[in-house]
Amino acid sequence: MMINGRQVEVEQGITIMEAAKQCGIYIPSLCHHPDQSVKANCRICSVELGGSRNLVTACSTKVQEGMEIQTNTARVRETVRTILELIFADHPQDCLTCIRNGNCELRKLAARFGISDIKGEKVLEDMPLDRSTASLVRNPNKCIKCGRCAEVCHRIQQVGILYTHNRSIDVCISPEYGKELTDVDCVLCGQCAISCPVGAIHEKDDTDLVWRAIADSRQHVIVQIAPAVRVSVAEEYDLPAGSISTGKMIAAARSLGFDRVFDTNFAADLTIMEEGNELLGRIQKGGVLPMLTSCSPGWINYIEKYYPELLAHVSSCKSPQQMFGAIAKTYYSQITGIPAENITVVSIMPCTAKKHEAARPEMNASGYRDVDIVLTTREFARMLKHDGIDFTLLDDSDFDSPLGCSTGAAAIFGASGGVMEAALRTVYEVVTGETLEKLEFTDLRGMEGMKTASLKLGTENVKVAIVHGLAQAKKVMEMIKAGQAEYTFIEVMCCPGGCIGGGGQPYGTNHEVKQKRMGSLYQIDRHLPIRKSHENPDIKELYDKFLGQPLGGKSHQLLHTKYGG
Ligand code: HC0
Repeated sequence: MMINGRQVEVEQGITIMEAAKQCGIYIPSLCHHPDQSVKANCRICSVELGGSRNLVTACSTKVQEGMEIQTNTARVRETVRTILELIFADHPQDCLTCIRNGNCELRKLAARFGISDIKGEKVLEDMPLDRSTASLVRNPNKCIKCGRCAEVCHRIQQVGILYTHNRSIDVCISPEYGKELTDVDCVLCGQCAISCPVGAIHEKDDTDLVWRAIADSRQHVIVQIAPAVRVSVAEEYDLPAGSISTGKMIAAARSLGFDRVFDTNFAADLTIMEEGNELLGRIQKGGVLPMLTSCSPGWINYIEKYYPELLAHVSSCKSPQQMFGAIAKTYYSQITGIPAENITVVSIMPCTAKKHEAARPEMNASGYRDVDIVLTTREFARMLKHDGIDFTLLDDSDFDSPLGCSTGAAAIFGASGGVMEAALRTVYEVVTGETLEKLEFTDLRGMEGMKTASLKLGTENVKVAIVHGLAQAKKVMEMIKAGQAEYTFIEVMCCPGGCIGGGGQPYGTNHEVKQKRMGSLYQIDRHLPIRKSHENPDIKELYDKFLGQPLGGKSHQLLHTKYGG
């Protein structure tokens, strides 16, 4: 086939858009997303076919032998410019103050096609913003109706609270009857936000709260950073997907002015101690099985809203984020002598639902909110850019002690299957009293929707399963309801791929990027000297000096909760 006058050979069955990419030609689009189905509704990928002189959409048209494709004719350019102008006529021109300033796909296209003047009459409506949740802000004025948010919500997560309503120029995407997110069964996963090409739905920006806390001399402001952030934040600085940047990330947080930089991974090890013992207790005492993990807040929102009758299966453990906060406001307060009311706990998470989790009224067993402010990876990068920090030039730094020491088991929490693998490393040794020689449970790794394995734990044969993405979670919930889930323990992560694919991660997250981030987490694990949570010396000390034992009275008070209450 020919593309722009050049004879090329490409595989059969791929689209013109994919073929062009292989030849180094980037065909623009707004409705296309590599992990989603073909929509062909924005028409921005229009190209001209030789012979017929027809315009076709490159995202939906497959290449054929002898095809002559032109992506750069005057007709193509005029068509795309006209479509863009029509979108702009219906789009606020407040780019300077927009949260997507600098990474808006529409704005990039405006620059590429040289749109300097918006012709025609503006047809802007002034619709109210939806700020009803702690996690997301929906700005219908900025929606370009590409359909990416609705597709991820319906097809990938199968939550389906965002709909396309009306037709023609009246088309709009919103929850039913224009309701607010808080009034529908949204789980706040933020997959819509990370799929949106513009600023129509995005994380609630809490960076000002953090600036204020840092500037308040009465407050000791500590930050915890989630497992999946260290393999994604560098992408905000155009470093390759999955770049491991733990040391730079810590240095960057410190340069923002946090008093201490700690690791959520420390609390992930703590979670394994509590959750592993809870699982053993349920097996030995005939408790409700299969036990379901509880650390992914979008998943917790989902089961509370869609399968409340199955809540007894959910582990009572708080997530590592919340355990960290509870320990910071008690144990850390005690050993440093800093009153809990003067400690502000900030989290940096790959997740929008974590903001809602931190705001749950029950998450304050110390008498204070466990976690005060949650930032997504994107907000963290926004703060760094605001401060003019060139991330790429920072020297590596280490986490502070004592809430900064963690193991390889904790590192892999951020990938689907990681929590299960970490738990099995500990549970196996506790039950058998033997050393686990082969630490890597490779059957539990990867992007397959549902993964299963079985292993011998002493005399028990234990079957486990892992699902990620809510469409998969739904399948396993239906299996449990039908009495067909013959598993002892199931890990559920709300976002496809686990937290490496969280709704607060850098824009551009897709399947390929997630695989790279996942590979990097396993690499971190391989290179850590301690790879089992129960061998973390600072966790041992925490139990010796403060908690007593896993599932003990203090643990119950601080580290466990009741979901759906
Ligand atoms: Fe995750 Fe977590 S691993 S939910 O995916 O368990 O967001 O990264 O921080 O809390 O540790 C997210 C990531 C966390 C928590 C941990 C768990």
